[in-house]
Amino acid sequence: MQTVDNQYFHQYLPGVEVRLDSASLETYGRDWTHLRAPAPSAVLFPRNTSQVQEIILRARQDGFALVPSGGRTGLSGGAVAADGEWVISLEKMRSLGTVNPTEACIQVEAGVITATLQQAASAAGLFYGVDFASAGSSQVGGNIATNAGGIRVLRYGLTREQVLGMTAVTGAGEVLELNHALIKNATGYDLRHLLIGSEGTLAIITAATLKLWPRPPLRDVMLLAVPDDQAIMALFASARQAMNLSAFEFFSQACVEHVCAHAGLPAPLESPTAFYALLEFDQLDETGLTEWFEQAMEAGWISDGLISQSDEQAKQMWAYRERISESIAARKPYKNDIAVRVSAVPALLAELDELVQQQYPDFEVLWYGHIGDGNLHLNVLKPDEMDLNAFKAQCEQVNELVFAVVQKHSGSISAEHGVGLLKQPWLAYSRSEAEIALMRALKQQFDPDGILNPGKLL
Ligand code: 2HG
Ligand code: ZN
Repeated sequence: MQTVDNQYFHQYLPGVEVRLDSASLETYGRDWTHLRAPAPSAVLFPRNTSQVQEIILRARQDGFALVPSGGRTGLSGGAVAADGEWVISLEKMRSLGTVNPTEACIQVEAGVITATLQQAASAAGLFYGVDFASAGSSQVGGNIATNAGGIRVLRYGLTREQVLGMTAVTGAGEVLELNHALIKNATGYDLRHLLIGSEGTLAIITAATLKLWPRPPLRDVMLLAVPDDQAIMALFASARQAMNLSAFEFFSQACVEHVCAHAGLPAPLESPTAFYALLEFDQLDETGLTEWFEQAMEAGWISDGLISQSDEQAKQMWAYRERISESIAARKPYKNDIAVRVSAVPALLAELDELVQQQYPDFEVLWYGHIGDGNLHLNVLKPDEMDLNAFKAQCEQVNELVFAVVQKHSGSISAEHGVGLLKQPWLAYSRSEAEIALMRALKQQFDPDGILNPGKLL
């Protein structure tokens, strides 16, 4: 392997912007996990697919590992570069095509920020279905590479459901144009879907054509007090029948307290409650809504509630859910992003509750998630006085037990945050030996020298 300096890049990759200064290495070598100390050897900023291809071919030839990098908002360490890799930042590839109104789609380069895409769709009278708290900095390529989910999966599906076509460069340096934005295409293996969620281990995604939806009708948001977590799925089943839901979220009182302290918000309801459900739905007539609310009260599923009277109030109500993650970030929580089938959620909650009480008697545990998708984010907070490494070691032991419960329900150990470095040791709790062997074989085909995101996922 050669040493990398400006001279090297100038000679072999002329035209590609390169940064070698320590501030850039530090910034581009980490994501939101802060899992490992960043230590890439270079950060490269290609401007088009051909430059990505040139970089891959050069890295292959000289034996350098590559870490594809988007907005670095990931929570599993998929974009961490801590071993002398070259970070390939897609942030200079930000061209945004015009919205195609006939096909309801738009072509974007991988570095386009999610919020920019949402705005472009909205300016054309359409809607991009994927949204989450990091929309202001996450990038489309990263969203596709991790199959990002978020708050409206219930209605619009994951990022996977939005991708009509894709350009990517494999670890062997081949440029692939996948599916050409066709709606119908029954010509065998759909490699587009293989690359979605592959976390930069098979290819670097450089552009995509994304599906847009009709502009949603007027929506209301409702925040409900749920005294008992076992009522949550009965409430969901009933809400799903009574209204056209676009989100059904869940969080505990402790989450609300963190958000209020962090964001300076007032308590959302008159009195605290064990849990909250946040529902977003197409506006319903008042009689229908009142009847449903009264039924839910009578059934004992809820004890209080609030319905948005304006868009502004709806946004404020969302803040209690959307700002949980940022409100606890400084505490370096131990994160879990698990999922089971929706009908298994009550059993999962009961079993995890018992486990957490036994195993974490002294830790603060926060329950929240996209419960309408069967997805729970269990976050554990370190007591102030405890050493970080001792805390992590204890959480990892408990992880085995949490994941055994997930496995028993044939669930997922990473519902929407990806595997990256963080969940890699536990992949076998969600994927069979045969599946993992096939995944390795595919990796070998796409990336014969193992230069793409080594150590991640598999
Ligand atoms: C969310 O749903 C994000 O808020 C982050 O997926 C989850 O902080 C987490 O664990
Ligand atoms: Zn989430």
